[in-house]
Amino acid sequence: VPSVLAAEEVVQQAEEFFALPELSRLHDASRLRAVRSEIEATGTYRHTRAELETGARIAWRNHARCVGRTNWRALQLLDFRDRTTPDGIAEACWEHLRHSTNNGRLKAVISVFPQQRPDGAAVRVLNPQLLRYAGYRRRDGSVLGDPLHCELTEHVVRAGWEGAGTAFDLLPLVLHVPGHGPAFYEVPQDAVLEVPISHPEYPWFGDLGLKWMANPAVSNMALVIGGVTYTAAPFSGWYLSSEIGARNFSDTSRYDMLPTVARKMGLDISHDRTLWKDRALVELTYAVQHSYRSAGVHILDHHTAAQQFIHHIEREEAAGRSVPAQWSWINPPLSGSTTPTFHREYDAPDLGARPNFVAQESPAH
Ligand code: NRG
Repeated sequence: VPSVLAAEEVVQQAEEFFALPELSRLHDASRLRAVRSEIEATGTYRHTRAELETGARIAWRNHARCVGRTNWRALQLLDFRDRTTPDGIAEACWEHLRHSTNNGRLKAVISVFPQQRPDGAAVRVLNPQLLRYAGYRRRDGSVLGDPLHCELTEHVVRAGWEGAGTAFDLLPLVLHVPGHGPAFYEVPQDAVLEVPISHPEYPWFGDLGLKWMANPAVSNMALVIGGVTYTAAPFSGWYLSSEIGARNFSDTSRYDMLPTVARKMGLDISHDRTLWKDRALVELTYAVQHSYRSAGVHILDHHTAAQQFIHHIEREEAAGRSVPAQWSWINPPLSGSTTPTFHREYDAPDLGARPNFVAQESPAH
């Protein structure tokens, strides 16, 4: 949880940031002097646009859990630091989705909202991702929709929201903005691209009624750069098919579709030794890969992603940088041993390397 820093710590982290080679290319020493006096006067400082964009790219490069870092130089910044009202911030989130989804040709984009103030006041997006499906807990304990979001769903329902009652109802955006009460916004249709899931060889697959969103915009992590914390900085690139097929649709704590798919495939699900789970997992992931591709929505398979990551490590090492990485996050949830990322170790995952993206506690509802 990023707590509020004392002024001396802000200065120290600012010095650390401005000492990075990427930053000294932008400035001379007078910038750091100006930053120091701004911190003395106000407890914090404001990044220039170039500092923010460069900091965000380095934060991505440093993030030990991301396998897609090969693209870090291409991260685009949408600078929304002047948006101080819930309406303005919600509108910016829709702009983020439209711009980064780009009709299926997804782009790596980060939208940055006002930084946390020295008194701790902060903008927060309560949704873990800008696009998330509701989970409705039924009386018998089963869940309609995405069980991961039962709590958020209950929260918005208590506030008066009513979903259509399907397994794929998009939750409203929930914003906490200093000086304003909690605010709720229905996602406008033109900000969302979804892909119906079918399988090239199993005609029955489409009848399962599965679909997923094109854009994986993560909205609950804080971006920390040089002693400044951006508590609302949603970012998005594109999906790996395994995130959807081998986790969201397959985990027993999510859509739990493996038994249904395996039965439809005619597999014997009465015993684990038939490997029905493994076989269904592959077909489900293949269906996602096929469906996104047919719909013209950019998605990556785990083999290509792993290759790109190895290439990224080589390039980074050639530039004299290490690549901190967390093995369990870098490797895919299926077929691990068929990818090159499986058969090696990594530099210690320094989750504290800065700049970086850090988890933050969900604010009290
Ligand atoms: N597993 C989550 C998404 C997490 C972020 N994944 C990305 N991010 N691909 C899910 O919704 O399945 N990205 O910025 O591209």
